[in-house]
Amino acid sequence: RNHRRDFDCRSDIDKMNAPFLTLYESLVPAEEEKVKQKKLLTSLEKLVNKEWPQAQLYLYGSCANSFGVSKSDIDVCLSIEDLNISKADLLLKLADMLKLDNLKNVQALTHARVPIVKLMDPESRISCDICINNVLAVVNTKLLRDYAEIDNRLRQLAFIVKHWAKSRGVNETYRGTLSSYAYVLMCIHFLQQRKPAILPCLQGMEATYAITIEDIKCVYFDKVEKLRGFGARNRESISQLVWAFFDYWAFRHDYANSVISVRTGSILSKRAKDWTRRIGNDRHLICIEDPFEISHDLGRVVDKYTIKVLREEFERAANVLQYDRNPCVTLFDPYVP
Ligand code: 3AT
Ligand code: MG
Repeated sequence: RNHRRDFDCRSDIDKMNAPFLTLYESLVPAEEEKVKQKKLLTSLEKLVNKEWPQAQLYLYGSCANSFGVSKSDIDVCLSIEDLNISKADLLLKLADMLKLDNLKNVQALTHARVPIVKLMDPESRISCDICINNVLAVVNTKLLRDYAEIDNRLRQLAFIVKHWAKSRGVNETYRGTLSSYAYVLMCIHFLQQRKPAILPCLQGMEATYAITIEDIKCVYFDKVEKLRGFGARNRESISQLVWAFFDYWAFRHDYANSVISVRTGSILSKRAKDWTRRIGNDRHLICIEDPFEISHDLGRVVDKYTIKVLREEFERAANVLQYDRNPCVTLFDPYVP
């Protein structure tokens, strides 16, 4: 690590700009895909309303937060007032209705951390997960989408980071690596920290949007159309940002003491959050504060083995970007165990 040098030759990094932008463009979903998703949502809503007229469906996750790549699954939240039926029974009932409606691969996962029904629409071939009353996820989806409106470089960076994480096998929470949601928060935080900043801290600004969900106050400035151009004083290109992102997570982040926080637009200390000890399964080896559920560390899925895997992958990425002859290809080489 001591032998590293900073990128002294700008032109080396800037050579990667065009290939990164081309990659980004190739990952962005076409408009017709969005149309198909909306159509599926409408037909699901019709079906659900036959049984529960008051229920509403919301898209959340990457199909609605603007960080979804082409051909991803869609995440749907069924919002329904308390019924005299348990969540598990509701999911089982919903699964039966979907099967009768000719949807394919219908499966109720009632014991998952977030219980869902999975399905595939044979017409559009879109796969879909439906959860129940997960309003916080709908709100954090809006927060991410609002950040994406402020500066295009966020979407570009996050698409490249997600693509890297999927290629390298480090986007699998069930295996102890990080969720897409965590990676997007890492990108937002990183752009809040640039000098001059590329993104503001929306939760630190005047409240124009407020909703309370299960005692959690979600409050922030959401008139983001007024913030377009916020990051214009910072002229860093996407290739510089991708390089600096991996350099940060490989060599600069203080894993022992720091928590990244989009909510405050700053770095907090693990001690201040009392995240210094392992409690139950929460090990806090890489700390990413959820912007609304602030006691929730999105790094809690990471264990003592996968933290090594993650850090080695960050270092590999930083080194590839600095020394490889063909970095825009090598960076995404599939990981083969
Ligand atoms: P993909 O493109 O599907 O990889 P995604 O953004 O849809 O990315 P997920 O499918 O992992 O990500 O999650 C769907 C949404 O659920 C994203 C976010 O709004 C919410 N979510 C995921 N993990 C958490 C979490 N640990 N805490 C709170 N909300 C979460
Ligand atoms: Mg998803």
